[in-house]
Amino acid sequence: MSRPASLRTRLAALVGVGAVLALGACSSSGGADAGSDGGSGGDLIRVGFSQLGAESGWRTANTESVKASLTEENGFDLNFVDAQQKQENQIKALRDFVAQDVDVIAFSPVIETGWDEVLQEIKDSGIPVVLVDRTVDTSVEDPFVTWIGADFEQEGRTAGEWVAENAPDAKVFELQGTLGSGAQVDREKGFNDVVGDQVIGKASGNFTRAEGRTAVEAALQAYPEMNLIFTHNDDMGLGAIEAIEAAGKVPGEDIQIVSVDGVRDGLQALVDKKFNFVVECNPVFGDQLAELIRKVVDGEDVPETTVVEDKSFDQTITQADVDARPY
Ligand code: GZL
Repeated sequence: MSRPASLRTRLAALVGVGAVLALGACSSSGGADAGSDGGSGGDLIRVGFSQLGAESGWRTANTESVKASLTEENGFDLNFVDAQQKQENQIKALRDFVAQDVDVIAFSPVIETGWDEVLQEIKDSGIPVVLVDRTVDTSVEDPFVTWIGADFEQEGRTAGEWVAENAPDAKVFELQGTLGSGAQVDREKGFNDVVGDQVIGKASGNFTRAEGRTAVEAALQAYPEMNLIFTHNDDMGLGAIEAIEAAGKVPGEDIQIVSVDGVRDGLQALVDKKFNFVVECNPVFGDQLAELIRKVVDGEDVPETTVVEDKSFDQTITQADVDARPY
């Protein structure tokens, strides 16, 4: 399925009208408008949250942030379901949320496609959807009210710009996240727009450390000339380190590693000179998500998209910097 040039373009096209429709649907469906009991015996906002899994340090930090914000004391009744990276589990959870008639559905889709039927069912139910982190490609009109997450394409571009500046002759192996996920598709696009001519091979490690190691073990055989790995997340990069060292090579030197996420283990690898550059993808946005959900339920305007700010790190980072990181 073709994708618009930018995430923001696609989202702006979807949510502009969606915000109005969903707000109307929310009040017409008797959702938890300000003052209603939200159906849970108090003024709690009943949220069904389908988290895609627990595949990485990023996802763990994101889950912790969501759960720390959508608490009863903050006015939420959270039904949180982990899908173990299986789309069928997410679809079942979404249907359960509709059956429970929650006030808001929030989810981070494991891959971009395959949601049309369930998104139409949710739309027909009148329950507003807040999309979290990952993105969807769907034929359903106005499938969600708003989206909060990172600019994956920019993350890929930032990684590519570092390679162009610091390793312009490198032969790059791209270690990709879950194939078909918004993070994988957009990071690949951003990176290859900048240094695609340096990429000699690609394979997916499904955003996990173990699968990242396996993919790099194969890549070391298939591409003996590779001397830089762009990994779509830190966990796969840590698996790459294991594979590189098992092959008797030095990560960060014989084979440089450029990564995305900036979780503590990834930044520790940077301090240890086994990673060379890390683009942050901040998972700690539970407070912003809570505010968005509250506004949706209260019938207030919400922004079309909320892009979580990222930064990047090189080997000038210190141990004190890493120790001070919140995740
Ligand atoms: C990015 C997120 C990605 C992380 C991975 O927002 O969707 O999924 O980069 C995680 O660590 O698995």
